[in-house]
Parts: sequence; C-alpha cells; structure tokens
Amino acid sequence: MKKVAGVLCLLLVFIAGALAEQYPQIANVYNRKITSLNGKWKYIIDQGDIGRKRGFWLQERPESRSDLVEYSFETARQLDVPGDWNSQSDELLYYEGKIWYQRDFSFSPDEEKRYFLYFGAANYHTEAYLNGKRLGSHKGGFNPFNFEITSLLQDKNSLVISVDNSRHEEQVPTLVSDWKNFGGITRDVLILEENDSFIRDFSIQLKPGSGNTIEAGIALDRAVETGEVVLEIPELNIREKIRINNSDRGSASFAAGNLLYWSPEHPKTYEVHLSWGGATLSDRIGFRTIQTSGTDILLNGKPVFLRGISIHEENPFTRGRVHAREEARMLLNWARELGCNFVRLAHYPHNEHMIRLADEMGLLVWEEIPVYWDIQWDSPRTLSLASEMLDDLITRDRNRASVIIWSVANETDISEHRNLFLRSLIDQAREKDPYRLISAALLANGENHNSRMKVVNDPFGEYVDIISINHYTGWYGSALPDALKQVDWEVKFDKPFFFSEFGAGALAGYHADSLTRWSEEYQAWYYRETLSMCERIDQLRGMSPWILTDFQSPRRPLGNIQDGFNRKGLISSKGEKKMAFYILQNFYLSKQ
Ligand code: GCB
Repeated sequence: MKKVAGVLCLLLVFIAGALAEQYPQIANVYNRKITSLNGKWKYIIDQGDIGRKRGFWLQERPESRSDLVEYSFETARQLDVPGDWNSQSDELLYYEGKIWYQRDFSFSPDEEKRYFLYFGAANYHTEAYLNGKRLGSHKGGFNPFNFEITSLLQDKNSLVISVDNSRHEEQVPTLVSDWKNFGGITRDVLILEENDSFIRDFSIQLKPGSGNTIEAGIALDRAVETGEVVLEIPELNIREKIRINNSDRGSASFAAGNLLYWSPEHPKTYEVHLSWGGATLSDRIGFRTIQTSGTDILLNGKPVFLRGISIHEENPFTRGRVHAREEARMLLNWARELGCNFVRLAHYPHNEHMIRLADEMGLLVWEEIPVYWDIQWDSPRTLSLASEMLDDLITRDRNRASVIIWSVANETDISEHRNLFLRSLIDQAREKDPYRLISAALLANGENHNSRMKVVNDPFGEYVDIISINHYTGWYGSALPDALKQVDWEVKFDKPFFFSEFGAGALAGYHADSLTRWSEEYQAWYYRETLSMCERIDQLRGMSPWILTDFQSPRRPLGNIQDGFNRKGLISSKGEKKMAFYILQNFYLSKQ
C-alpha cells in the first residue's frame, strides 16, 4: 500500500513538475531585497539516477526501526554553496554526473509579497524542489535563473536541488572544451522579495551617436492597464515619468545636461532610481557610447586601443570557480597591473561581481556565451539553448557601461549551418541591445599555423562589428616564434581588427634557453615576436592574449609540466608572474 501511495505521489509530482515553469529573469538582483541561502548544504552523489527514481525531494524517513529507506540528507556530508564541487572534496575532483543538494531554512513570509528563488548559476542541468514540490528545471551552466515560490514558502522550509554536469553533444558547450567542467551550484542562491507588481527588468543607456540622450526601457512583471514609473538621476537633476498603457513595458528618452561619460580613465557612474507601486529600485549606471568607424573603435567618440587580457573564471589558489567579489577583484587587479584597459571574459558569462567590479574599476569588457568549437549547428534545441544564454547575459549586464562587446562564438569552422546559427544570435543581440558591438573569435585561413600569409576572410566577418582572430603561430604547428617576423596579414574587411587570443605555454620557474618548450624564456620570446608582429598591422585595434592565469583543463595531461593545467597563463597556478607578464606590461605601457 505504502509503495502504491509512493508511486502515485511521484506521478503527481511529475505532473505538477511538467506544469512548473522557470520565471523570466529578474535583473539587478543585488539591489533588491534579498535573503541569502549561501552556506553549507548537504549532498548525496547520485551515480545511478536513483534520486529521481526514489524521489529524494520527498525526504522520506523510516517510520519504524525496521523500515528501509536507503538515503538520508541528515547523515550526508556538506558542500559550500556557492562553489563548484570539484575543488571542495577529493572524491569530487573529477566528478561528472548528478549530485543532490539539500538545505533547511526558516523564513517569515509576508502575505502581501511575492518571493522568487534565484540562482546565479549552476552547472549544468538543475532540478529544484521546495517543501516536496517541484519548482522546475534549468539547463545551462553560466546563466541565472529563478522560480516563483510565493505559494510554497513557509516558516520552515526544505530545499532539494539536483545538479548534473554530464556533458552531452547537443549542449552548449558540447562534449569537448579546453577548460575544467566544474559542477555544482557555482553562484549565489538568493530569495528575492517583491511587491505584487514590480519592475522585473530595465535598460538605461546613452543613445549611440548622441551627446547626451538617455534611452530608458522598463519591463514590469506583467501588464497593467495604466501607470507611471518614475526615473530619477538626482546628480543630474533628472526626474522623468515613463508611461505604461495596457502593457508590461514602457520607454522614454530624454536629454541629460552636464553628463560625465564613463571611461577607463574616469569610470563615472550615477545613482539611478526607478519607482513603481510604492517601491524604489536603484542601480549605479555609467553612460558611454561605443561604435566603430572604418577600422577604428570609438569610445565616447574617440579612438581607443584595447589593451586586453583573456580571463577564465578560475581562482588559481583555490583551483575552483570564482564566485566571490574579492576573487573577482584579485583577477581584475592583476589585469590592471598588466596595464590593461580591457578584459575578455572567456568562454562563458562570468559571475555578476566581475562585471560590476569592472564598471567600478574602469575596465572595458568582452562577454561571451559558450558557443565553443563545433557544436550541433543544425539542432534547433542547441540554438534555443544558445539563444537563451545570450538573452540572459544581455538582460543581466546591459546596464553595465564597462561591457562593450557581446561575442557569440569562439573558433568555429566555416559552414552554412554555422553561419545561419550565429547570424540568428547576432540578430537577436542587436535587437535586444543596440548599444554595444558584436564580435566572435574567428580563425584566419582555417588556422594554418605554418602559413606566412594570414588571410582573414571568414565570411562571417561581414556580420560582426569587430574582426577578432585567435592566432597561435609560434606555438602550435612547426614554426617557431621567429617565423612571426615573416608573417603578413591581409584583412578582407574594412573594420577594426583584433587579436582575441595568442599565447604560449610555460611552467613558472622553469628556465632554459628560449628554444626550449615550456620554459619561461620560450614564452617570453613568443610574446616579443608576436608583439612586434602586432606593431606592423595598421588595422589592429587591440588584443586579449591567452591568458591571465594558468587554468585547469582535461586536455593538458603532460606530466611534470602541465599536470592538468593549460600553462599559457602569464601568472602561474600559484600566483607567480612569468617573464612574459612583464613583456606584455611594457608593451601596454608604451601604448598608454
Ligand atoms: C584556443 C581556445 C582556448 C584554448 C587555447 C589553447 O584557441 O579558444 O579555449 O584554451 O586555444 O590554449 O589552445
């Protein structure tokens, strides 16, 4: 009897689950009323998909001492949330699969309010249950998601979450990537409290080509008959009313006199308030324009050279994913020490602290989605995943002045299916956010590392604003770095040209002559030759060499040298700066 009741209960939960939906993304979460659910969570490793079959979210307990229940969160070990699981326990160092998380929490819900359970990110497939009821699921390792929990929240609650980081071909990224597939609830978990009707999302930007016209768009949680959102920027004496009629949206544009532009030299931001239904939502927003003109990139109408570095979201000291503001500060401080005014946040959306800090510190940012190498270009399912990731990224970060480029892909082979796939992403990005530039990291002549003549003619160049190329002659292929003296570039597009990557591996502290692979001297030689090649390319408007720090990758097994790390970092996995760090630093000094 008990068994039949259990099966029925599971069935009902699945039917309810099929109806449960993710709630659309709520932007600007850190400036809302939030309760953190970060901390220690219990976990159970699930290698046989037994959690789903037995209904772990029901948290059954034996009713008598002879009852058999083969799982319990009460006796389970704990993991820190947020945090990837791999860096927290030796048994999970290389784990790919499903893990169930559980935590209890108390809450005092206000009957007048609505509540949302927000995840900054969890890699990759998440299923969420609150107090035994299924909330819904989410796919994607780096984008935020949330569920409305108003009707389920009680004084005492239990949250059960399964996260599965198994790789599948139709996913984004797909089976292979050159970084560690960290699993788990990798970013903050929060409860957001809102009024019955609230501002879900907004975009407040300086109109391209205008000196001081600000364009504002507001999205409410749902349509209203009529109303007014009041937008204030006190420092600029701005108070504007945004009318909303039979819709969930409103927009306005207005002039801002005496506006100081945001720039790396002067990262000025303004306090902005949006009032609706008795509540005020605030944010700090900088105003700048970013455009191209011929082969120039113009920031606030003036040409800018992007002195960049690529960064993975990994902390070399913890060997885990970066999730805290202080870790973000460490990485961005290194970039600044290098002389950068620009960072490429590769190869997926990084946590929101990185972007907010870049805004404060005055670093221009390239953001990208994990459309990496060759994914399933002809799969509608894959396209819809990529499209959701792009949409989430833009929603989250479009009010950050630091972000100047959305990149839709990294190193993809030319094909008709790829072009269609990426074009649809580009159209989507341009429609949602006309205030930024679009790029994709492409390859020259199909990346023949040994060729002397590099021709940049990927037909996809026609659709992007900046022609970005990853280039490894002198490291991959048989040519050594001095071959770069002979390399010439022919760029078939009259657009700014940019090196989104170049780099060479070195083990920090390993010194030898410059012909010796993996020595710091080889990497330094490679940087000297590459940078002097860069000086000969008139069309070049910047670079983000690969990469700030060594990072973990399953593709790098060479014992005593790589030991599971991609060693192209300018800073080692122990935080030591390699010789090449100073070569790039000197080059950037000369460009300031
Ligand atoms: C690339 C990829 C990057 C790799 C790098 C390398 O072109 O974009 O993800 O890590 O090369 O080190 O080979």
